[in-house]
Amino acid sequence: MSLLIKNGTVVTAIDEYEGDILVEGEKIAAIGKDLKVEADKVIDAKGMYVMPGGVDQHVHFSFEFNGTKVRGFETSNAAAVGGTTTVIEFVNQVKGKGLIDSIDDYRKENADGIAMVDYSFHGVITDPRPSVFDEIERLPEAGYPTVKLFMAYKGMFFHADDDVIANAMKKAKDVGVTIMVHAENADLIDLLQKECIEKGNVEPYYHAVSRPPMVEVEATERAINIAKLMDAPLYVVHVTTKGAVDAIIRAQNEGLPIYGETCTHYLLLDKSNLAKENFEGAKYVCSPALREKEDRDYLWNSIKNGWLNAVSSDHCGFDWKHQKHMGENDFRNIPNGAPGLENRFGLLWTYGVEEGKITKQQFVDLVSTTPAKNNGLGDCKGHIGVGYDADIVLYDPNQGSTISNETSLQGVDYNSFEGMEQKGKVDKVLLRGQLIVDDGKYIGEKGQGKFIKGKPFGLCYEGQNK
Ligand code: DUC
Ligand code: ZN
Ligand code: ZN
Repeated sequence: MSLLIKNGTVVTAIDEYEGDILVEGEKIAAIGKDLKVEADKVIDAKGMYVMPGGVDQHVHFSFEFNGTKVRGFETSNAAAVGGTTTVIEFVNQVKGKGLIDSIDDYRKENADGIAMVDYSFHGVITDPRPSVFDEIERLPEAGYPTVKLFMAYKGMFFHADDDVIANAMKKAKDVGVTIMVHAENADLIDLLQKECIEKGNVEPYYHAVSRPPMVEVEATERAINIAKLMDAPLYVVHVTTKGAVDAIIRAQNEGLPIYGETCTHYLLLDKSNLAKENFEGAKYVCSPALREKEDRDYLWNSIKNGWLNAVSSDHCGFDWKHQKHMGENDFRNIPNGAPGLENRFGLLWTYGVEEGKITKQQFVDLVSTTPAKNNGLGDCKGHIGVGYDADIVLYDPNQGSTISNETSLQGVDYNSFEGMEQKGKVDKVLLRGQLIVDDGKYIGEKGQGKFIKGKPFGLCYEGQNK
């Protein structure tokens, strides 16, 4: 099966040009001006931007908090209509099981045959026995070259102490596995949370009060120091505040392979959302907490200047009515996380590109190209180039919409960005050459997504001695 996309404006992380794209089977076979080729099907992309499908490197389809779980891969068509064709999900190691078995088993049961976009995984160490560190060298072969450790969440089964991070780095650096951290000081949060509760401050807003920027800054600096000590690269997920970005900049200026991302909600929402009445604030409980306008501005500068290299959704499909309400009398019991997978691409375009904060090339880089490279997918995902997977978004800049949960496929009862305007529309999406979104509607099939093995020595290792 061949497909010709004609007359579009192709945008990649490095350029922009008028051109045609020939897709043969699952791959991009040729790119050129006025391609004179026969194809089984032709799509006229006149007036549209033709961009690589988004790669969301920070998605939770299995996160569990306080005994309740997020929606899973059955809602991954939300990614597709939102312009994202690859998601990378965090899988917790099951106690008593190895990392690889935990991800393999999770994958077979919860993703294979269900996913509607392509997928890859990060492992999360929760049971740090010596055998688990020894297993790190086998992760690349299994296709799982990234591991996340949670510095936050004291007392929860997925919390990791500093020695666990150091031991993981020691093993990871020789085999090109990227260690990622959720950087917040667990002890200080615990102390501040208890103080809030003792004073009767139980509302969602106190989630932010008990997780001030300093707890993130301290943990980020500590994680960087551990990486320095272990002579290993580090990736800091969901960076939200100036002090943490500055720590990353300082490390980079020292020549250290330290990188980080931010997320859509930290660029667009702030602490005031948590103060909404009638428990509406719970919708915005995520960790790290939402910050102030100054931090938002600094984050926009950070993605513009390349201090942070990706924008993710940190998608968590928790319902407000049932799940978030578990913390009605105590904000500590509110499941942490908010939905956003469907809106990442459109929001970054609207409030980034359309408002002149980032260029179209930077947009593609942040939303697709670099996340693919960070996770060892850079040879097949995140770029419009011959030989790459034909994951392609046709974006119509002349249309628009108002974000509403009524039309969302995220499978939860609210949208964090309800009522915000989106300029442009994800009109068509190809997943490895198959049309899965047409006129903004999902038309693909359950199970069409495929597991893509990540390769070791992702972007964090570029320029490092292998
Ligand atoms: N933070 C969230 O808000 N949700 C999922 C996990 C996390 O660290
Ligand atoms: Zn996290
Ligand atoms: Zn997360």
